[in-house]
Amino acid sequence: MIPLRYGADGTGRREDPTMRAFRADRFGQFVHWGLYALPAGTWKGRTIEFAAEFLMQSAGVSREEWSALTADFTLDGFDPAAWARTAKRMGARYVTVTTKHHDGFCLWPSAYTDFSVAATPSGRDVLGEILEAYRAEGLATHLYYSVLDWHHPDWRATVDSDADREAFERYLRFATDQLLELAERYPQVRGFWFDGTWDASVKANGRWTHEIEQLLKERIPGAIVNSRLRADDHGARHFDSNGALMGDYESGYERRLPAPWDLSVTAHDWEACATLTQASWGFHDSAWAERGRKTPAQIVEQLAQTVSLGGNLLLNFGPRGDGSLAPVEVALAEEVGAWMAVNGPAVHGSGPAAGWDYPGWGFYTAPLEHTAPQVPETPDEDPTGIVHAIVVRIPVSGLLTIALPAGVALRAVRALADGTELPFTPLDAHTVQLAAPAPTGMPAVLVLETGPAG
Ligand code: FHN
Repeated sequence: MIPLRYGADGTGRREDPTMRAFRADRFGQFVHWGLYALPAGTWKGRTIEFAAEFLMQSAGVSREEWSALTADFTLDGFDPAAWARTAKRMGARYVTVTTKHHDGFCLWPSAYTDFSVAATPSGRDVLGEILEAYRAEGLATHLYYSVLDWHHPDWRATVDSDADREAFERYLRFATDQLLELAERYPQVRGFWFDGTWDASVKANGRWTHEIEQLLKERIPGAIVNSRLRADDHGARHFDSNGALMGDYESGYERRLPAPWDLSVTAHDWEACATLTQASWGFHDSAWAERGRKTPAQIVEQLAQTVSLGGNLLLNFGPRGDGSLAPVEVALAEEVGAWMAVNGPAVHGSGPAAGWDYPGWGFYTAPLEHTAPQVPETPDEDPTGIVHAIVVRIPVSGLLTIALPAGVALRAVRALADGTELPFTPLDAHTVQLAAPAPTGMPAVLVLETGPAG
């Protein structure tokens, strides 16, 4: 064991009610909203086919010019209640909102900078209104905060001199002040989601990443913090130099998922984030963004894969510059929501089905209380219960093969949508086969009723 002062704080999963609720939620909405939604990927007539929230950097816009966008942040279509309704109808159980992205603009009237909603025509506390709207719909709230800051004069990506060191220490004090301000203004939030922590300057400050996590948890008991914040004494990120997870859940999967058979990730909590367009998180108003837009079936498939491996999926929306959601994003949320309304039990409160191998044609999930052993220890215990089979690819044979874990028998197979029983044929003691359900364009969910074999 390498001795560490700023490594992992605990070993194993948190099992307190807040963390259990987060785990059971499984599906969250990410919201990237800020000044970048106004130019939406195009600066002075030039469209840049890259993330809209990077436009300041990718189009070489000066701080002054970028700051002038505050005059146009007029909230003409801002309707956080509609955002929250859309998220809820989609089946999301929590939201993670950008409070400050890399451009440094703050969605709350921070006492520590002039570059915030206080400098916009309305001067309203936009973040407070968003959080309130989601709370009214019963969703938990998490705050995204970018440590990287292109606006603040003291931000440094690398620290190469004493002057840099002093500046960066000032910057970290500023970030601490802002984070404690957020915790004080919005004490009902459930967690903090850190980003922009990959630069050498932050990696050399494992002490700060450790301290700020502790401070936030003192201010908001039970707060959940992602692994992306942390660096240890040697600059190792997410996992410390001894391989232990820092923060409460691993948050390195961005626009990608672990392989469906990679059960190593089931050892800890994790959350993947995905965006509806190919690469932009902020609203990008272009043919490029439309080309890569995900379909509802793709989203549901990613969600199923994530839950089958014990993760959460944070699905990003980028509201438009006026504060309204793009109709195409609302339509997608509606379609995912229609699927979730029927098939939600395979996602909410579910996790990996222990002992059930990846079948190739889809994913297995099981209620969280059954993610422990599926086989009862004594004959009078409850049968092993339910496993959900989420069918995302129908084999050309039209047949689904199900390999049962040792000691488990299949009692019945039903369609989750309408309860119809599907006949199956045992091939041997551990394998059954059945005709795949007719394709509908969206994954079908089968409920496998299981019991002890023999
Ligand atoms: O650079 C950001 C990006 O804009 C977006 O916020 C994503 C979301 O996870 N995080 C960063 C890249 O890792």
